[in-house]
Amino acid sequence: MKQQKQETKRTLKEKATQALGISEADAKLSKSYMSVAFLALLIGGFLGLLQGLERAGLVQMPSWFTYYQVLTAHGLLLVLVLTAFFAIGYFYAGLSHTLGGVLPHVRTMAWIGFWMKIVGFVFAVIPVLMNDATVMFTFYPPMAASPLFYIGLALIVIGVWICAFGAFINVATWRKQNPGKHIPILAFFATGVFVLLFFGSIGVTIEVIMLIFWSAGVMETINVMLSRTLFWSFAHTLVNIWYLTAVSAWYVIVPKIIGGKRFSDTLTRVVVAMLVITNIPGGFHHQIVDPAMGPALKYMHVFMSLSIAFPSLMTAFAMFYVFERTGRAKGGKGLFGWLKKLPWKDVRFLAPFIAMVAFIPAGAGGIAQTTNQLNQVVHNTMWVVGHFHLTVGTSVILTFFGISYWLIPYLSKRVLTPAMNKVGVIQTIIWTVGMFFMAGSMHYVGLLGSPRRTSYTTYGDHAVALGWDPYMILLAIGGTLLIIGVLIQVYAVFHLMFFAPKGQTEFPIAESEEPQEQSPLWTDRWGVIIALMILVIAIGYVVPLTDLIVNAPPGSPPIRTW
Ligand code: HEM
Ligand SMILES: [Cu+2]
Repeated sequence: MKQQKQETKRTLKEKATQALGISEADAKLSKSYMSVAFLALLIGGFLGLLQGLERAGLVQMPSWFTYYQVLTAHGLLLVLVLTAFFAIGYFYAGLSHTLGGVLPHVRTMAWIGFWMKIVGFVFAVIPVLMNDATVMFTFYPPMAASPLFYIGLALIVIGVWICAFGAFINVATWRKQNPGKHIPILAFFATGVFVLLFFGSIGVTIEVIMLIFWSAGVMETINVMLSRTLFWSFAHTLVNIWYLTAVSAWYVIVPKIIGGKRFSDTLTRVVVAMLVITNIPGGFHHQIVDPAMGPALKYMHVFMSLSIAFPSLMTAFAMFYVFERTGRAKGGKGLFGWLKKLPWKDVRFLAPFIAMVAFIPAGAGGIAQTTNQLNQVVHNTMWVVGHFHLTVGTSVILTFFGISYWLIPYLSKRVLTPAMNKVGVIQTIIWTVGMFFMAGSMHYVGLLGSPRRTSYTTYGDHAVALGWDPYMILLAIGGTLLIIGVLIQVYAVFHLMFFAPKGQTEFPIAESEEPQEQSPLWTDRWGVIIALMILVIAIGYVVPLTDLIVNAPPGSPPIRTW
């Protein structure tokens, strides 16, 4: 009886949140996360432009702020800060909307996580500015930064964990109050993302703790290969966390925006589960040319990382199914007539659509890189930089931009005006063209042998190196367009947050084609999904990690290479 009463109370509250919009407190939390994310884009974008101009030989960085410091800061700001703050702000808004509000103590946890990440970032950035942590965002030993840098990283990770546990508590509480019901789909995605964030970062936390002691002189040497392996167990997962965050909007939000229904609820849940289970042990595809691990182990990881291609293809199928169904329902005729019926002038659709299209060459390039022989050709060249500006810098970020045009007004109880929508469309086009030039020339010049992470040099006017120059100029042109895109996007976000006209904006969640209730309940068994995930991680990592520890090569003392 009591439980029933609680349940009706709960559903009333849920209905209220959905009708009246997000509570002030939850909105403030997500707006703060979004603000940090887009400030990181602003600063990180300018640093990116500086690098691009430097690589093209158009700008020479001063000795007190070198190309390598800029590169470290650009990587940290865009890969760690922007993506983490955006994903957490977005998913907490999603939890708030679909679960009837964030629980008060969970909200407190998310704030503690927020400040820990900010303090951690400040700790990490101080030595970068002082040229005491010019180790790139990958911080591979034996290059050693000041201990403060690693302490900052550790705080960031703990801040993320607190947010992850907050999300788990919120979802678990909701389930207790709604027995026999499916976790709402966006909360389901959030659960997947936070599970990956937590489990995927355990390895790198161990690495970072070792690095703190090593850089402080408490430990004399470090096991370089072990560190690299632990790093990639995390960073490879992180890549897929961004991807899963973007995919959540593709499955759940985009169908609603185009006036359609989302694809099979069961398939969506299975895709999430598959991505979570198979994700973590793929790290060696970033270490294909590393010594100290045999081809058999590398092959296993390559196999596992390619297994992610499978749910990705399912996603591609599902998305185009939804587009075609919706276009035809709106009267689109013939083989491609339905394409014309899609809302091309709506930034909330256009941006994620281009993001999806960009994922086709981006994913194909990724599969190429995973192949041993092809990897030898592009390893550590500008090709790789082109690859991740297509994947993260386009597929993921353009989806995030698309989300911002409804999420920010939803949070600030304002509306997206037609004028601002047009600004968004222009921004999307500029970003697409800019990335086409920048990532395109990065790919090509990489094939010609231009190395990544290398300050401008002509290698004594060597003919091969001089041949790279025209592409570097194209790169700089692309980068210049992108910075215009950054400025417009940041303007749009803060305008929508503080100045746009007041009004109601919907949190667009599409209905499933067949009712969600019909999906089998086993798809929500997170205990089983996590157990399978741990099993797969064990298959991928127990043998190589044991080998790297038991047969450890001589360790390395800290080295300052800059
Ligand atoms: C204004 C937009 C941007 C410009 C002009 C830009 C430009 C560049 C350039 C020139 C490099 C250096 C390549 C090298 O010398 O090795 C670079 C590296 C990188 N960029 Fe960007 N980028 C932009 C946006 C982004 C975004 C949005 C992301 C991710 C969300 C991103 C992630 C990275 C990463 C991870 C690196 C590698 C850093 C390293 O090697 O340590 N960039 N970018
Ligand atoms: Cu990877």
